[in-house]
Amino acid sequence: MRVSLLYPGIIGKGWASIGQGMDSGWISHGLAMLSACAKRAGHDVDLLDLRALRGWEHLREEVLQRKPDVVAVTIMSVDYNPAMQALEVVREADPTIITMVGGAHVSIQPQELVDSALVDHVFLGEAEESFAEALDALDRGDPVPRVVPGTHPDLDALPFADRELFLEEWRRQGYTPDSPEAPFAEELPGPFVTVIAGRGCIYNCSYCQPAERQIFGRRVRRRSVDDVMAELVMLRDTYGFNSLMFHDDCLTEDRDWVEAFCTAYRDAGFTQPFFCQSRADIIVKNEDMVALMAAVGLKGYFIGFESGSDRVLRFIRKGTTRRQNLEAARICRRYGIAIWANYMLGLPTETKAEVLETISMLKEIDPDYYSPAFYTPHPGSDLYDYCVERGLSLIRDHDSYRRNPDEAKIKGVDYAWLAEALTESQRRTPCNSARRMAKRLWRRYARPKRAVEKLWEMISPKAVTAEGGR
Ligand code: B12
Ligand code: SF4
Repeated sequence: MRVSLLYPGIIGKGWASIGQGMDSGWISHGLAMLSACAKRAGHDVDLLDLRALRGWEHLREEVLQRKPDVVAVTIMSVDYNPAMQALEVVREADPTIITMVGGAHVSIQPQELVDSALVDHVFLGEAEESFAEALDALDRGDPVPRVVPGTHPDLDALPFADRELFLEEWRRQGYTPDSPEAPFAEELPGPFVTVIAGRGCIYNCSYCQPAERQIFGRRVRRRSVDDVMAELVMLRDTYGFNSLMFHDDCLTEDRDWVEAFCTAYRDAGFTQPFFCQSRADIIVKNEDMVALMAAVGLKGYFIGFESGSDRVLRFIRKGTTRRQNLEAARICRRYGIAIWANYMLGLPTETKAEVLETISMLKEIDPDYYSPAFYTPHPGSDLYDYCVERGLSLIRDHDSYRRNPDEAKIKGVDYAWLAEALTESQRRTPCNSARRMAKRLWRRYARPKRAVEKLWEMISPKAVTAEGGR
């Protein structure tokens, strides 16, 4: 079968935007895995990445030129509109092309896709096995059901994500990125890659679950350390990566795995800095693990602090406390680990006083990176149901499933005030700014040779003349 996988993620940075930050600079591991499995089964696979194209007419031309048997689209809730429009273009260009959809939104709200005449097959959950089997069946002329259930494959038995699927297409469309994926933090120099070591999450945050479990199942599955190391060796040989990021929902939840990984990473001679996601409670309860990770290259944690109010943290079932949030930040600072602070404003039931608690918490945390969101109810989560049942959701269109804080999401929330709170949440105290400035200067000039050079520049008469002459 000739298969074109389609990535519709233009809601963030729009058309022709490859290389621009996370939204347009990162691969989709879902599609990269499907590609690897379909290629292993002998199918021809390429990519239509809307982020690399110039518009709908360009997509139409590509479809007509490539003449795929199958177009298979990945859909997050926020991508629904461009995904459906892309399917419309495909249908109109060539009605004989078989269309397939899968991904987070499809697994969580399949009916919306089952009801669409633009879609031939709806895939639920993880699809490495079911997708390759469906393509084989079509090749043989066998029927494929309209709704195809997923499986929870043994992750070590899967091939590595097919990054070349994206890189080849980006090059084909005239992009020449100097990093396989876009680095996003000063601690992570390019070439930069993202990796996934496992699937699923044992936690139960109400703004997220049970949607995650619906896709990945109840049990967390992690690849063996050997399998992840083999992929890292391949990535080092192929791309010479200088830094990486783990996408796992919570890599640090299994400390035995983390310890084995840290040892293997160091023993294999890797020193490349990396970021991963963690939680405040894990950091506080496992300081020795944090120290070990920092010693082998951990340079930053994404932490879902979410709120500075213990009542709100209980309401969203975060399983952490304000105290743990603050202590986790202190631990990160102790080990030189940058903090990427995820937090939400405008949660249902949240009072202005509680928003101020979040702001005061952030002043104490002084994160390296602020990642705020206006709370956005995502389908499939318990908090989404809570909002819908009480008529609280103001979301009328899939485009609004972005968490970016620029529009009203929840009835009754004072968004004008919240916008000011958002700005204030990211304002550093004079003391924190001074501390950061001192640290930056220290980093820049602390090396003895650089300090002597700087001193010489300052006192040498030639330097003074040169300065004056400018
Ligand atoms: C990395 C990541 C990102 C990255 C990269 C996204 C990307 N290019 O894939 C970035 C930072 C850009 C990102 C952004 C956002 N993300 Co995000 N992200 C993730 C994360 C942590 C990992 C994604 C991943 O690679 N998973 C592993 C792969 C293997 O799983 P998968 O993609 O689901 O694919 C499997 C199946 O779904 C299925 N499948 C997928 N596609 C298809 C297509 C076909 C045809 C078939 C047959 C099968 C199939 O088979 C795949 C293999 O098993 C997930 C959480 C998670 N654990 O998945 C959230 C997650 C996908 N993101 C989410 C959200 C909400 C967002 C944002 C909207 C947040 C925001 N800023 O507002 C944006 C939207 C980006 C956009 N399109 O503009 C939600 C989606 C919820 C939903 N209902 O759609 C998730 C589930 C997190 C959560 N629990 O809330 N994200
Ligand atoms: S928000 Fe993060 S920690 Fe909480 S359930 Fe979802 S993936 Fe797990």
